[in-house]
Amino acid sequence: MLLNQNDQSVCFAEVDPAFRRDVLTGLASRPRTIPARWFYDRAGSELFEAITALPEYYVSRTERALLCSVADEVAALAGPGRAIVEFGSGSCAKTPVLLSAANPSAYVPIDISRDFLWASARRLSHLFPGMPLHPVEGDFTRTLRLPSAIEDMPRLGFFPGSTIGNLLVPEAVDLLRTMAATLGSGSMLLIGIDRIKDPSLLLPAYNDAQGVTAAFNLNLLHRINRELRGSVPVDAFRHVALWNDDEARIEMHLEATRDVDFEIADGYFSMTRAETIHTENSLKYGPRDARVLLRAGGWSPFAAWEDPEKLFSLILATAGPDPSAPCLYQQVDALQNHAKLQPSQGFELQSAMST
Ligand code: AVJ
Repeated sequence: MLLNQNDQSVCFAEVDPAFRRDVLTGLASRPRTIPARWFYDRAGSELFEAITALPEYYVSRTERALLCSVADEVAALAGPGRAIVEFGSGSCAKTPVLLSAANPSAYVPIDISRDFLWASARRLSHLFPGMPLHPVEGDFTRTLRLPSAIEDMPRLGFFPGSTIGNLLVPEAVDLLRTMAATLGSGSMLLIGIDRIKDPSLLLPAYNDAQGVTAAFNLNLLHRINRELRGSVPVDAFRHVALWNDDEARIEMHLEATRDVDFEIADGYFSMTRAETIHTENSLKYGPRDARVLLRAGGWSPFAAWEDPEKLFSLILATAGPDPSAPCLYQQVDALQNHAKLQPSQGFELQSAMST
């Protein structure tokens, strides 16, 4: 996966002023921090796609296989006629699995990136020719008005990929509440959340042998040089991934391997050897943590599934508080790579746990 980092021509008029602001203020603060959302320019999005195929990055394939195994159950629990609203549809890799099982009355992908949104909408309209499709270009961290065509339909929100893990807990709670407001009362949410697990499994997932994650992290510096007239000496930085056990999160940093001075958009910066820029948090949640998070965010966990190795969770929740709703983790016996599965072992609750 080699990309020529410099062959993308950039029109400076198109540079996002928020990117400039976040980089300049983030590098001036201590610890130096740049929000993870800025990873995803074109090169960054391609590198992330490459990450999802890495042997060490269990996240994507585990969630996909888990979704394949439980999609029919999710569809049965959600009931017929719902509009599926996907938050940050991106490349929509897992969407067809859910759509073919749930057979929704409409599909509403929401994404801030126009290119991604329309490219994946086109792909899905070919896969599901009869399904009403209403893409929404927008920022789902704010309450959005959904298309009037789905006004009278009950909704099922879909937020896969453990994207919620990029947010600190207060921000994650805010986002879940915003999603509840966007979807409205009576809605459900299917969310994918990565689990706390042994660091010997977590660390390689964020520091792969081929160096794709390193390239993904370092691409942020290339992007700064490209878009913000930067002179960051990228070769003087190395990718660092660490497990912060107190906060239950993977942290990614860019560490200066020597003293460096550089300029970015008229700002002057100086870093000493071993100083880092904190570029990403990826929070992991135990099953109870995840239920507490959902409740704090205005959702009642209703059903949850995990893969046999307990690497990843899918949780189905209903909007609004409902303290009586029980939620039990169902371990899926074996992951299957197709969406259709035999009638499930049933949804009998051996013990009711409410958080
Ligand atoms: C897209 C936020 C889920 O945290 O695992 C992958 C991003 N960063 N490798 C994650 C990511 C480094 C990913 N999320």
